[in-house]
Amino acid sequence: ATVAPGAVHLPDWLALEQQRELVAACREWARGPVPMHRTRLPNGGVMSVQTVCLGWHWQPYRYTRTAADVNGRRVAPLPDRLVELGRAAVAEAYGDGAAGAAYAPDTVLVNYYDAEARMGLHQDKDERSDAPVVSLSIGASCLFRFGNPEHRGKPWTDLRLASGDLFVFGGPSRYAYHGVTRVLADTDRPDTGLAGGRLNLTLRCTGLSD
Ligand code: MD5
Ligand code: FE
Repeated sequence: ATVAPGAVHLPDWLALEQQRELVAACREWARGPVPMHRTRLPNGGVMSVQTVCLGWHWQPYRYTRTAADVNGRRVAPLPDRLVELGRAAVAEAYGDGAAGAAYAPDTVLVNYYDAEARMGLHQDKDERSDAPVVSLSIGASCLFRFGNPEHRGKPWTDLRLASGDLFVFGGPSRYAYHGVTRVLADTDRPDTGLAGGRLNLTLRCTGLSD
């Protein structure tokens, strides 16, 4: 369903077997070379979500190839199968095969939410590209707040994101404020291979080159 111009939510898009494969892959990626970590914020705080990046390493306000804030190692490359999954996602969300074929993500942020983790309302603007962001959810459900590109206030829409859901944020929605209000109790999905909590993968184009 189109939630706003450029923002398309396709519930239950990933088959269970694909979700299981992604959970197993995330478990490997979380081991390193740059392990899953809680990102430190410039104000001294620490994010409640745990993150591992492939392709480019994200820190607030910048992407780098090496993780100076974790262990100094270079992040693993973005697997081709994730690029292909992103292309399929964009093609299907927009009903536009050419837009899908042209999509060239160069990074994925994998976020793990335990039962207490949240993400405050923010815009994703560290990328130097206005290509869409592809979001894939696996595991427990969450309450997702989808706002507007103008400011942190209303209007916003609260949506439930469940295991297997695809969300594509492009066009005018690319810079909308958004956040994860909470992970919903009693929605764990051990059948995905994730005993508890929620995984979110976001494919992005950084617009950077080295
Ligand atoms: C999540 N992650 O569920 C979300 C999904 C993040 C983050 O917010 O920054 O890691 S990505 C949702 C998103 C991305 C880009 C634009 C918009 C939403 N949007 O316009 O609403 O862990
Ligand atoms: Fe975000």
